Formats: sequence, structure tokens, C-alpha cells
Amino acid sequence: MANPINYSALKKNSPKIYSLIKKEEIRQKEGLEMIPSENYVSAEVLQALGSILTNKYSEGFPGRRYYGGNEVIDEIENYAIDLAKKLFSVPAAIVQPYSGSPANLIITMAVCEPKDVVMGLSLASGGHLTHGANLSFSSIFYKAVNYEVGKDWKIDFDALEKLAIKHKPKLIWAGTTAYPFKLDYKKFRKIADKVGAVLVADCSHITGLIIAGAHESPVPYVDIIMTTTHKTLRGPRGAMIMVTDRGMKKDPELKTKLERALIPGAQGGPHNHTTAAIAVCLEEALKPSFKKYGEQIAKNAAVLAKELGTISETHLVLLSLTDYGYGMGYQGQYALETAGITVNKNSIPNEPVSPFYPSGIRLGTPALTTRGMKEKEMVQIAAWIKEALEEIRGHDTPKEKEQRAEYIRNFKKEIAGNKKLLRIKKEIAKFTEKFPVPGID
Ligand code: DSN
Repeated sequence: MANPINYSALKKNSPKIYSLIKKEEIRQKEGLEMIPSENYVSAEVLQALGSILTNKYSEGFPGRRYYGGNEVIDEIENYAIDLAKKLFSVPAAIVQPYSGSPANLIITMAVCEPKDVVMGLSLASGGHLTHGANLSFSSIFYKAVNYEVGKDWKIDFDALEKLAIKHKPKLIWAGTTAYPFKLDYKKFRKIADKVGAVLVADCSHITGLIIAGAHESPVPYVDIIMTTTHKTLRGPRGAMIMVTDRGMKKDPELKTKLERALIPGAQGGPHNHTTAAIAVCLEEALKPSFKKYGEQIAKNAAVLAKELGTISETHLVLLSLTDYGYGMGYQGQYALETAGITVNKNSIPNEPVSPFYPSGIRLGTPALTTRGMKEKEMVQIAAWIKEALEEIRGHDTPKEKEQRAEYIRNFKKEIAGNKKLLRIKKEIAKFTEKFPVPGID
């Protein structure tokens, strides 16, 4: 397929950026993109993103703007809102958040007063920064209380309930970024009701699985839903906030409070090219083919996990590398990158080393599934991963903290020329030829 973006002007007048885009195209095409929060958008999403809609200021909401000339922008935003409401069966949607973290700030500002208690899964247990991590707004301006996973790596609901009763949170987050199991929204609801908290699902990672029916929808259980639009939903970088019927009933002012927290609270003008691209990705997500896509993401992750000796009920695999040595996440990420497989180092529950030199890696199937890869390909990919990871055995992170940075520098130098990894990279480049990337020639 022809490239959906015509780069001729860029090629002529900004050759530096043009050549870097081309370089990145090769990386995205010839490697295996396995970061679970990433995906490949369609040609249609790319074209909307590259449109002249970026030229317009539109602070406010459709029919209520601070600038003139927004007739068309109003139509675009209303269309995106309607599609979001239809896709999720919710009465209200806001499509302007710049991304997930600002969206979570907006929600927290709408629901809480400064210093109120917010509760979320800890970062170390697979939660998100904005759900109450140190140094995030959520713990600087609010009183953050974190719940954790248990020994089985699943959310410990008994402990969560005890913490909620003790701290009486105003807001409870039900959402994850590195959690390979399904979420039990009913249990979250019961606890939220017990303490009178607003329950918010941050389903950014799993929205595609929810749309496909592979995961239960949080809509009947939660008051607010936040999702980014660029992960399994396969749209542009952005986010949406939706209020459920339950949320509207609980607080009929909730949508207005969220809008006010967005502007003037936390953001300025919406990114209208992104809003249009969100509408395009929602159109795509409403098609039956998207349901198949979401189902396949989960099937692929289950096979990948099994081949790697673990379990996934989602789109991601959280792989402990403790069998390979001490603090092997960094080394695992780098060895795989050298072999053409992009993943990210990740803490494992009860991380024994540190978040910067963690003991695991996080891998996902959304982008591979977009390229048309299925179970058979996951078996092959798992074999490459296991072969590549053998190359890090014996390369343990030093126990002495001050030696770690230099150790990693030397490790990288050594591994960059590893013959086995470079052979795998070549095999992968050949293998990926059969799986086109939407939006790249
Ligand atoms: N950075 C995202 C992720 O990779 O999960 C979360 O915001």
C-alpha cells in the first residue's frame, strides 16, 4: 500500500526530520514491537492526524467556545463524542484530554479537594503513576494510599477493603499498567460503596479487550471511565473521560465538574486533529473486525505467556527474569532490542532490586496482532525471546548500587556485537516482511 502521508514537502525542506522519520519507519517495520501500550494506527488515523485541523484554537466545548470559527470543529467533536457514547454505552463523554495522565489529573480534580484520600494500585504492583505514586501530582496534592497485589500477583481485595475502611478514600482507581489478569469490577464496587468512594476505571490498557468482549466491561460498576486512545484502542495519542449512568445518578453535576477541571482547570485548547483521529479510531472500533482484533490480542498473549512459562489473561505478559540472575530487566530489554524485539524492563511484584534495575520485562501483543500475527507466530517469537534471554545469563546487576551504571554501560558494549542476537535480528527482519505495518510502505 502507498504511504498514506505524502512527505514530499518535508523531504525537500526539512531533510533532517524526513530522514529520521524514514529511519523510524524501518525500525517499526523490521522489528517486533512488543511494548504492550503501543500499537500501529491505520492510514486513516494518520491522515486525520496530519490534517489542517491542527491550525485551530477551540477552547471550550461544542457550542460553548471562547473563539470564533469553530462550526466545523464543533461537528467533529460532537461526532467523536457520539461515537464514544455509542461504543461504551455511556451517557456522557469528553474527548479532549491530551493523554492519560492529564485525564487522570482532571478526574482527580473533579472528584476530590486537595488533600483528599485517593487509592490506587501501587506502581510496584502494576498500577500507574497517577494513581498515587510518589512524586506524581496524585501524591503531592492528594493523600495517596496504595493497595498491592498478593503473592499470586493478583490484587489482594481483602487488604484493599481494610485499607479503604481505614482511610475512607474519596476516589478509588481500578486500573493497571502491568497486570496480566482480568479485573473484578464487582469487588471494587462493593468496597467503593462501603466507604462512599467514587470508583473510576482506568482501562487504558485493556479497552480493546473490553470492546471485543474478551474482558468484562466496567460500565455497569464504575462511575467514571478513563481510557487513553492509543493503546489497544489503536487510535492517536489522546484520552477520553466517560461518565456512566451510575455516575450521573450519583452526581448529576459530574460531567460539568469534569469539564471545568479540564478547562480552565488543567488544559487549554483541544488538539482538534487528534479529536478527528479519535473519531476515526472509534469508527474502526465499532466495526465487527475490531472485535476479532481484540479477541486475537488476548489469544496471542495467552500463547506467548504459556510458551514463556507464565500466564496472561490480558494483552500483556509480565515476565520475571529472576531465573536468569539478579536484576536482569535492563539486560533483558537491551538483549531483546539488539535482537530486534522491543519490550520494556519492568518491576515485578515485591521487586527485590529497584525500579531502575528491575527484575522483569513487560511484553505485549497489541501491535503484533495489528500486523496479522496469530498463535503460530507467537510460538516462534517466544522461541526467539528465550534464545535471546539465554545471552544475559551470568550478567547479574551488581549488588553495590554505585557500580550499576558503569556495569550496564559495559554490558551494552559487549552485547551490541553478540552474534546470536544479531542473527535473530536478521531472522526477524525477514519474518516481518510477511506482516505489513499499516501506514508504512
Ligand atoms: N506509559 C504507559 C504504559 O506504558 O503503560 C502508561 O501510561
